[in-house]
Amino acid sequence: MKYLLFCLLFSFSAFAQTNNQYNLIPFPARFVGQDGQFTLTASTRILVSPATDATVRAVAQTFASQVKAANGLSLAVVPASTALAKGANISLAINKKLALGDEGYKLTITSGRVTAEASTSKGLFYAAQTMRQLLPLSQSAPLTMPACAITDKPRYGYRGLHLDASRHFMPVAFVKKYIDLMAMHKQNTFHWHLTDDQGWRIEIKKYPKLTQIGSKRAETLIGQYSQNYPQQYDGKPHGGFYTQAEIRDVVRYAQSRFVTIVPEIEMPGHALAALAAYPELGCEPTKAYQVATKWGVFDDVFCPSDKTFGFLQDVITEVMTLFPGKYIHIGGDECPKTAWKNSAFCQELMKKNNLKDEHELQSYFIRRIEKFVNSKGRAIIGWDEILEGGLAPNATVMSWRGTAGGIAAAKQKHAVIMTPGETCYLDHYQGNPATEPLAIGGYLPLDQVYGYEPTPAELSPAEQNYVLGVQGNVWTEYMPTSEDVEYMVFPRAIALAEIAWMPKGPRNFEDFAQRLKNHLPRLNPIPVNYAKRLFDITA
Ligand code: TNX
Repeated sequence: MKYLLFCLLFSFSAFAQTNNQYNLIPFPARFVGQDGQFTLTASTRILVSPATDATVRAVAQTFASQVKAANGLSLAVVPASTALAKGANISLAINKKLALGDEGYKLTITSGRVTAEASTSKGLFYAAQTMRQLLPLSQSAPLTMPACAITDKPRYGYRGLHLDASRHFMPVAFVKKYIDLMAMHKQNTFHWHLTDDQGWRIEIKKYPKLTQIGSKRAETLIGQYSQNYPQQYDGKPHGGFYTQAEIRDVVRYAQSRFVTIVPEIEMPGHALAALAAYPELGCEPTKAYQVATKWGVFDDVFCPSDKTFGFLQDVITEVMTLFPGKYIHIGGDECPKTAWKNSAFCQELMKKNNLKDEHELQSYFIRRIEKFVNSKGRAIIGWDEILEGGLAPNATVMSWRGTAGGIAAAKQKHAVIMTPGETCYLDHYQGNPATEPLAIGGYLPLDQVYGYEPTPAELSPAEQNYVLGVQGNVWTEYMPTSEDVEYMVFPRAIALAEIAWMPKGPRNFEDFAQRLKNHLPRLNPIPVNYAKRLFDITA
């Protein structure tokens, strides 16, 4: 029934009922449309101020290359002070007095001039993304932007999108494209899931076997197909990892798009690929651990030994040299306690530390890692299972099993990122499961994503301040290729991007759907394999 409604909405009614001629996504906080337009020509220049600021110049150059790619026009970037700068130009200027936060901007478009102002180059970058969306789609159309006055800033400081590169390796070129698409929609945090049972994907110099052994998995044998995942394996071996040079390149690229990368190193569970490489890190050091060839949750996890902590600290140390951002995601989800229950070492450790059960042992594990990460001036994020047995003092909680974990964490005065499965899991079906590609579990159509309010009403105004933002998660068990990822992620990630940016208030799905329908063809020349057939788009 829901699916039917969804189709109806897209095919016939919604677009006819509203008439939003400004197809901006996310829609700006304050927008006043005006008469007239600014026309870009071969003599239009991009003026930068201060011209001595390399980041402002870089924003202008990126914008110029995006206009060139989309519309075929070359725009020169020049210092605002040059004599050439007179006339009908586009000015990008830092204005420290603007009180719109470090991501906000003001954009004024008249027939004579375009002025973008922000207190940071990041704000100017977002002004440029808005300008891109105001330009026409077609190369042949006259290049105009409608006159308007925009004052814009995001609702949340954390606007995230996640990608699981472990279940299926995703090439560097795709990761950059993904970051580009995030930035186009003003998302600012890329959560890169780099390790899991089925593959270790990041080169660690001190532990070469992590990638020599841990990045490769054998094909799944028919006899291994499980009840829960019948016929959902492709019968092929898989592998792949990112060298440190590639990671540095991606990090630099993301910086140029004002996207921060949060790397995730999973612990204590989802660790089979690491154990296959270094069995001494498990509770049964003589066991022949294998990189998992099936999906699911596995009993073999990191043993909380000094050897394991030494290893993880070494790994995190290398990870911190590659990723300059504040956060290291340490996983923490789905850690079965069987191996710890059966381990004499673990039972002894629990006694010594007065830990009453294995949940407290998990908390001990996370706290010990947090202490190390904090000692290096960084902070941890963990999935909501890190609430078990007591939260580490400075941890940020990612609430994925619904919103309860996020609510509990905010009440304990911990920062929270909302990623509940029922509204933020882009690996769920987006249309009728009978005709859609195989997906995991739930059903999450676009309107349900768009209807999500990330700050739980159960929280007091003071507690609400702990909600940093919202993120879409993309687990790739059933997305072997980057085209599959694009199909599942777009356009639902665009709905999340708007939710994360737009001020709180009643949202109108029909208005969004209309803007989206006009916006999606912008992705065609890139190209992006978004779920076109669900959106009746022929462009
Ligand atoms: C649960 S969401 C997981 C992932 C799986 C996903 C889908 C979360 C923190 N853990 O390891 O990929 O379900 O199967």
